[in-house]
Amino acid sequence: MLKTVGLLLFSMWFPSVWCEAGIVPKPLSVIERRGTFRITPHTRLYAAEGLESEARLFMADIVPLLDHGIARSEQLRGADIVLRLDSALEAEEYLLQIAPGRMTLSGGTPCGVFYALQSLRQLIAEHGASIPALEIHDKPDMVYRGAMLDVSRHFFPVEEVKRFIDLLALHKLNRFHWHLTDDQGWRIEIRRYPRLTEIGSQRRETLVGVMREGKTMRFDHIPYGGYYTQDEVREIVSYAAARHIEVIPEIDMPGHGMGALAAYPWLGCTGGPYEVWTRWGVSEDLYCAGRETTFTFIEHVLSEILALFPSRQIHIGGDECPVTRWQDCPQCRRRMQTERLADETALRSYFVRRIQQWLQARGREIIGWDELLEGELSSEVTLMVWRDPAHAYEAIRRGCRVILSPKQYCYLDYSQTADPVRYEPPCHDTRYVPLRQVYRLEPFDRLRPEERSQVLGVQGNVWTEYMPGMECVEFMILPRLAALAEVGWACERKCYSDFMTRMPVLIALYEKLEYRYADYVFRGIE
Ligand code: TNX
Repeated sequence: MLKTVGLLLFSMWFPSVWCEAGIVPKPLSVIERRGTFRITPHTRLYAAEGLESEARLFMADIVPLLDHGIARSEQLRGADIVLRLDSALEAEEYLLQIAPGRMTLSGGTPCGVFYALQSLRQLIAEHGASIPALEIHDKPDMVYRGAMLDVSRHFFPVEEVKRFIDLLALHKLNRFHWHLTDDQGWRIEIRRYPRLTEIGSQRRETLVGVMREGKTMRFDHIPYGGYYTQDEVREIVSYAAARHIEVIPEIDMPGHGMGALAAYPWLGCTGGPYEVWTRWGVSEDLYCAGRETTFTFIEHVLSEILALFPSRQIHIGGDECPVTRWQDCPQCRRRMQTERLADETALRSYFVRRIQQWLQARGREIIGWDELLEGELSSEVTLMVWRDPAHAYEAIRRGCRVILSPKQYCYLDYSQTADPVRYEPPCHDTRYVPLRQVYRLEPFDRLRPEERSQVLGVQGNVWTEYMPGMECVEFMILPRLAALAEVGWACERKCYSDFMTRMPVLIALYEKLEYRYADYVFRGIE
């Protein structure tokens, strides 16, 4: 008797208990309440003004997880589930309140409501239609939480790109870096230069198996190609925007441009002929930095890109540029003389500076790979660090902002197990980035407090040399994308063992949505 009274008193004084709902990435706080909210066919959903798109996504993404539909309500009165905006919350911040009679999803903007919805999907995957009463308060640590998809090495049709974007949304990522051009294919329609897609998007054949130094290469003799029309690009940009994901296009220059050089050989130093590459690696042929026609071409291309992509940031590549061709090119040498450039690295800085200034005049900023640090660099440039994380400290000390995607943690094309030949499909297997390793990334490591704001965020990179289809992509990135998402969303409170106790819920959702994922780690293989 005394015990019961004690318990009663305790629960009256402490009506809420902290708990660990299986949400990934980890929310700021989860408080468990008493009771359950049951979603039934009579449940009515009301969305406040400005949240029509979120209400539609509720019907499209939540309802299929149930065995039945729910009703829409035009009025707040009588509604059981309410989507609303709350000006006291930040843009991406949300509050998900579940009480026995009412469920409220509040966000600082529609984006916050959208993230509440993503958490709700995980609760339904765990509990079905009877969800325990609780309150989740959450917001991300980092502004930039991205994933890159390389569509040059292999091409992914519109529906598959949307599936990739769906995955980003599920993990509360907010940037889709779309690697659209490379040596193995130019993948975006540019009206002014039709040969970019007629010629540049097609290759004669493709290397078979994993490329190894010194090993003879075999090819499949099957022509390969594909590109996105501008209408398709618009469709993808708006599909992503509805999910609060900004698409950042990458047009790689001055290297990784064989798709363009094959189409318009006057873009290269030697004038060609060039061929769209059929194997992987780094090409010595670059855009010629001496001829004015190169810059005119790039500006024309970028004009069409700017009309398609509203993102403030445009990625211009800048990685892996051997300078042998520029050394031998009379036009490049003349440019170096007239511009008083000491060497080819300075010539690359000149190249990038011109494009950056052109974009800046049009209200845009550039992102470039960390090789750009080798020369002079404006602090307006955001560096995407892909080699050693130490490049991030250097960039920050030179005043630049950085996005972290170092290959040792963020390359989701590298193998996931220590014995890839035994366990994995063909992949980059000289390096090993298991789930635990992705999780280990510490974005603020070795930074002074005042330098932290220069770290915009983190990104997982999906290079697709060995990923011929979306099923392969899914298998390579899941569940590692979840670890990356937690680093970006909750880096200040992450803990691997805690993450692993929450992962089963996300895995249940992957299964319901029929995503392929690598389950090695859950079978004790790493
Ligand atoms: C390096 S990261 C590359 C890509 C490759 C990738 C393979 C970067 C800027 N360049 O071209 O696809 O490694 O992991």
